[in-house]
Amino acid sequence: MKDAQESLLTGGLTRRDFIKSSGVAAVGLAATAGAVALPFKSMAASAPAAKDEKIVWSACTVNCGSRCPLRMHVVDGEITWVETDNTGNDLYGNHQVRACLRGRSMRRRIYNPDRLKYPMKRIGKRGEGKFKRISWDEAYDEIAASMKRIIKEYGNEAIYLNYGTGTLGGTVTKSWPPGSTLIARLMNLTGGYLNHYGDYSTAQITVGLDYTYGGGWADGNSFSDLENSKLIVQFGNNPAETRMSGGGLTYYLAEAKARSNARMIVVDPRYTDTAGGREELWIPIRPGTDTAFVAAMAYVMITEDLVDQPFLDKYCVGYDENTLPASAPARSDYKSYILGLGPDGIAKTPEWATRITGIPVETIIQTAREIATAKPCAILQGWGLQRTAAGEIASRSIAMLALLTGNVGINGGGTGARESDYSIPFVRFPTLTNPVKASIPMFLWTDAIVRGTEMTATRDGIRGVDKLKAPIKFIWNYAGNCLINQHADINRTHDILQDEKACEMIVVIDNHMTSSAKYADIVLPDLTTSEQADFCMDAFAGNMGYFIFADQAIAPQFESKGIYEICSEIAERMGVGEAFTEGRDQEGWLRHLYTLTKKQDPGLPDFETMRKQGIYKRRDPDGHYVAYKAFREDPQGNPLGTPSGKIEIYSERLAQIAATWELKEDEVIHPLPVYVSTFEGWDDKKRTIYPLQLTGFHYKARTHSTYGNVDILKDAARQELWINPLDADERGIQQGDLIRIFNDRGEVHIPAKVTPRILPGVVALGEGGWYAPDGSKVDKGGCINVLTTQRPSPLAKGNPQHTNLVDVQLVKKA
Ligand SMILES: Nc1nc2c(c(=O)[nH]1)N[C@H]1C(S)=C(S)[C@@H](COP(=O)(O)OP(=O)(O)OC[C@H]3O[C@@H](n4cnc5c(=O)[nH]c(N)nc54)[C@H](O)[C@@H]3O)O[C@H]1N2
Ligand SMILES: Nc1nc2c(c(=O)[nH]1)N[C@H]1C(S)=C(S)[C@@H](COP(=O)(O)OP(=O)(O)OC[C@H]3O[C@@H](n4cnc5c(=O)[nH]c(N)nc54)[C@H](O)[C@@H]3O)O[C@H]1N2
Ligand code: SF4
Ligand SMILES: [Mo]
Repeated sequence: MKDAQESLLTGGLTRRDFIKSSGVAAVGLAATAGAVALPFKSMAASAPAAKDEKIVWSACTVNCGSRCPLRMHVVDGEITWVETDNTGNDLYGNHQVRACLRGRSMRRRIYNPDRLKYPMKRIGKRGEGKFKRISWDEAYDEIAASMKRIIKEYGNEAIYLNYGTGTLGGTVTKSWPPGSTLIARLMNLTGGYLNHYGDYSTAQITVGLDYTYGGGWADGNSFSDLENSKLIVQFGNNPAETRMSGGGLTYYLAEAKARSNARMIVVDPRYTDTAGGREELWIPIRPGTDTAFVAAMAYVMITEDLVDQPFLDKYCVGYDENTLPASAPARSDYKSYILGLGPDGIAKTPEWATRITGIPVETIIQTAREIATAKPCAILQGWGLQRTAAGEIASRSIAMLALLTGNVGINGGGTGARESDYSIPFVRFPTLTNPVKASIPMFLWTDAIVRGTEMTATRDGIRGVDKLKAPIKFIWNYAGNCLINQHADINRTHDILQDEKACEMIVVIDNHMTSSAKYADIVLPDLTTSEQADFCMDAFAGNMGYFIFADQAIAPQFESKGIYEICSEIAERMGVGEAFTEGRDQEGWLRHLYTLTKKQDPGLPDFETMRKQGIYKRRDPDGHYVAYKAFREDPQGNPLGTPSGKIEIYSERLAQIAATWELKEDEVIHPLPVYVSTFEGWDDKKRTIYPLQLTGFHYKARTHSTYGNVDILKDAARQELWINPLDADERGIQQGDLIRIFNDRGEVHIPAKVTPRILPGVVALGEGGWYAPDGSKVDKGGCINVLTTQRPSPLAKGNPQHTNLVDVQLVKKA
């Protein structure tokens, strides 16, 4: 282990060695093989600066999971082209953090015709996009006056900071989580705001796996540790598209897999780019049925005596009756559930699961045997299968495979959660404490507008208080498109936002006229990252943590102003100007925060050096990260954060919630990860009307909706509906034909991508397409949220945006 790790750190093996020694790597890296032959110095070489050209370090700070340095070539105050990291070399572990095509097209986002140019006030109806230009002073005055009035009439609980991740990689500009933004600092100085918990990314898994492993967020091993694995199993995980940076996690996966030569199984309704020829086996699965697949594999492992019984006895609660807590009824353990000895009396055989999942019996049996016998085996899940109607249970069920096979806490194994990575601790902007304690599930903000005061803890998951005192009356929407584009059921949200007496004030701060900005009462043009200085970080960076000094490359375009100035001006009008700025300007804060960071980490370069060198990288000094290693070594000495201190397969806390919460008839909260039917699932009666399961995915063309207005990216990776040839034939649809996708909630018109890369009966659409209604509520932009439901998942009250039923028809032949 140590040797392998050392080779990562010292580059004991060159990439070239790999290409020679591994057939898999040779295929995967063929495109770069020519470059590898060059000496490392010239790998890093880039075009020299032209005359009168300066090169400034900047960054791409969007929420794609990565964060990449960009080196801006500036001539006469204009960015003429964009390069990326040129530091380090081509050795795995000391590699360059290379931007993807999105970051490299940053110019087209900065100089985009959609750019907001000056503050504006709405004159049409919300959503119409009719605005008049106003001055900054008018904008500030109006916002401050509205805030004062609403706080006076309804209290601070009526002020809401909507989710927005457009620039979460920044420090001053950080847009997520809302509590870490400058807007939060402003609000906390003026009485506070309504909190939310959870996020669109991981609402269900955060809650679900906490009941299994405790301690809040459940960790996985680092991707680099896959070099110790024999088998890698990916459930709903597509790092090739969702951690795309050349310095990011998909690169670690490829390199580590090349070292271990581990087999890889990809379980996904789609044949993803992560599979893309690098997998040994693709198992297409019906969306929302992973729990049944896992249950049947558990049946095979139990009946063939392949489970790791000593591990289950020592570290887990509720695998069998021996470790069930005293409060649990007889036969309520997982083994009894699987064997059909529990209350439902159904054995979870491969024959039972094949009907549900669509996976052949033989594949279920073989996969179970392979997972149980490949030691160690890394079970990984992305966040796709948890963004579903029973995502909490699904996420817990994937962890079962890691538990049954005793792979937790060891090198090459894992927990069934997503991978972990390493980051360099950095002191963040102090945003102070929110005096308001009430918190809503982030997905239910539209409900908090229309029925806020009716929402309760046991029905709607309200935390901090039993009931809300006021509905939402004022929304801050900073660097987010979740007012419309990224939130579910757009037509419903539209109707709610239309009522100006419900939510009375909406302030949007963005770079572009997005669909959300069209719903603003006041819209403020923000600076882009290239127009100001900031530290950027929070990347999913594998074992190499880094941060970037993103300097100001060009002057602010048009009348745009930065978030620091905007909040300072409003703070001034709220009477807390001095408390907000503490006498510093933006650069003053950057220096201050960096001084504090350097105090706790004296080895860092000084501020001016950072400004020049742009990026600072550091490899994880502890090497591979192995989640729950200390617990595995000494479970008594290092108990987990669960009530029992052990891994809870049976959760008493969940049993308690199941007994006390108000649930709808078809909603299940269960102490075990049991398979459940859900609304709009494969067996919903509604399938007679809407026969196709529509699942979403995060798409390489964009980061959510950001970069969605860049023409060349739109051409390179088109917005199309994935549909299997069998389903297409039945409907007379061929490649490229214009189709309509529809259900009770809305209708979208886009071209079809007819492909065997998707399971029959399932269609898939990349999330984040720009909503473009045609006046009669038909969207021509391919925005999936016209079709998604606002109905939350039962436990997390999270967004099931991958669970939808639709039908598809031909509109026009290509
Ligand atoms: N159906 C469906 N919906 C989904 C998802 C899904 O899988 N399916 N995924 C969900 C997930 S996981 C997430 S995280 C959310 C993401 O939803 P959002 O956080 O809304 O992400 P974006 O769509 O990228 O919107 C970011 C906004 O920030 C703006 N922006 C970018 N840079 C800056 C800047 O420097 N300053 C300012 N002021 N604005 C800037 C962009 O123009 C854009 O309008 O979407 C969720 N929605
Ligand atoms: N290029 C790009 N990268 C991104 C983003 C982006 O918008 N663009 N967004 C970033 C953000 S904020 C987030 S949260 C992450 C999201 O990361 P994820 O949530 O992991 O990404 P998804 O593409 O939604 O889902 C992963 C896979 O799950 C599959 N899937 C869907 N339903 C099921 C199911 O029921 N079972 C199984 N087994 N598989 C299923 C999908 O087909 C998809 O291939 O990505 C990040 N990276
Ligand atoms: S979109 Fe993500 S991977 Fe691409 S350049 Fe930006 S931060 Fe890097
Ligand atoms: Mo996300």
